[in-house]
Amino acid sequence: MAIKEFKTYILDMETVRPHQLSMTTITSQAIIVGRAIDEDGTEGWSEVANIGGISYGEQTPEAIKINIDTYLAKFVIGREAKDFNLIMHEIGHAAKGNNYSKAVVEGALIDLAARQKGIPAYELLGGKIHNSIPLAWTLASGNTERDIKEAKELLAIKRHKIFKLKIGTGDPDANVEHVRKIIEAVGDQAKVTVDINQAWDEDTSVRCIKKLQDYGVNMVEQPVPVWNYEAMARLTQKFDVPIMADESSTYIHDCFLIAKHRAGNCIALKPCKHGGLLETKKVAAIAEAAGFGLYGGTMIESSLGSAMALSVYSTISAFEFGTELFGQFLYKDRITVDELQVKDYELIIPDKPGFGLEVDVDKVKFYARDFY
Ligand code: MUC
Ligand code: MG
Repeated sequence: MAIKEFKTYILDMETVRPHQLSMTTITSQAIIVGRAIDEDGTEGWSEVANIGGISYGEQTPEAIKINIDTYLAKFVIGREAKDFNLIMHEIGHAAKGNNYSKAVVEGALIDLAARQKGIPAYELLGGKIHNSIPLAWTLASGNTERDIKEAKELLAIKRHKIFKLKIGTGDPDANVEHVRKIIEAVGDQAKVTVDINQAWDEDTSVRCIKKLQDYGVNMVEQPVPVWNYEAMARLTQKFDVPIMADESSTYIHDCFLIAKHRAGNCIALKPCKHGGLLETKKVAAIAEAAGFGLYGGTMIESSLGSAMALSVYSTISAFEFGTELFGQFLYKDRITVDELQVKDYELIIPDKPGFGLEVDVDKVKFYARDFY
């Protein structure tokens, strides 16, 4: 059944508390939702997010939408969703960059193709290997005591026992002290990792990672700016604690060079960053060949985008650092009728058709800047 319409919405979703990263503090985040409708009225839905408008990724929410609507949607009209690999191949040749836009288009095609066949999307991506993946939570309230309280509550309800601390804002020594206090409070029950989101230079990284390693941090994510692959390589060489490439690992070509030069020794996957679920699998294969540990990353998508990412993560062999698809818990509301389930600290892979969650169209209408 051919696709007759492709729609793109921008939704503004409020968070339950401020979420502080080195480059911005999120209280409301724009998510971008794709909707492919076939001639029978069957729908495929997708979602990506981009943190802080223009402060994190290179595509703004507005650019993601306009580039889909103007340049990419025409590739899917009149086509069969099951041809998503061919369609994305064509789009890959016709459009440079714009990975977030590509991920939205591809996701809606895959969800639709799976729903047309009545199967989970992971069946179209090779089939699932995992039934669940350990789920990390990001402590980023901007206040050490509040983070400790939050971590203890989440441990008590068995939702998370991996905590990623967002640091890099303000004085680096104060950042390190914040991490020390959290490890002192919950380090015997949980793994603690840190994400600096490019905020430190190499000298600061050398000085601070030494202390973080001594305190027992389990992984250090993107300490230096994207462009500084050489510093990433020296830090990887210098420390035992794993150094994760996040912002610096976008295209398959970046990942190949990171692997070749050991500019990091683990990789955060994110479908929006790589340009879709198929590209995510390619990045994962390069990382696997390099012997890297993987992390099932998020750009803090809500339940729909998390289910989309989870569909491909379920097909990838191993996640040494688990996944951080916690987005549905950070938003005050959701745009799906149901949500992803967590049991004993693990996110369960849904087995229903498509990405496994039903979209609540009235909620999309309510939160969309423009619904049509
Ligand atoms: C990032 O850089 O990893 C993921 C979790 C979170 O809190 O922020 C994102 C982005
Ligand atoms: Mg990161």
